[in-house]
Amino acid sequence: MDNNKLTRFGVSMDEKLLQKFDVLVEQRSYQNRSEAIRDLVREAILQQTYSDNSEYVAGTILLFYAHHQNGLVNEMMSIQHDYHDQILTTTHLHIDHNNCLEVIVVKGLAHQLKQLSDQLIALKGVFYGKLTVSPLS
Ligand code: NI
Repeated sequence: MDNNKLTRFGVSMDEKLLQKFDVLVEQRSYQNRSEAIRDLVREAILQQTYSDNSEYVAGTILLFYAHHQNGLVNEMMSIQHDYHDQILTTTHLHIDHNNCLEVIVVKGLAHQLKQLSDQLIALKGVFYGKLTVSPLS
């Protein structure tokens, strides 16, 4: 446990999400929800650090989206063309009639990749997105 003083705060979550979270807590052998939340927050802050600095990194942008959403595919294409120097390859998979999964392999300055990822994830119709990068040695 940290030497820092612990502060309690309340978290509101819908029942279904909480049930899934409790399964995760169990599977990863956490003593309690608080421990699991602390780890998740630390991981998020670590990712944020990677994203904010000007390090040269490589990684992927994972996107799940509903391709029937009006204008989404065009907007997605247009944004990707703006970052042609950073995008190495894009793989698009038609998961089912409505859902698409896109994996974009990227390299470049961390803050540029974060900007690209933020723009894509913010598009209406994208229901999950994640940028994962690693610094290059
Ligand atoms: Ni598709």
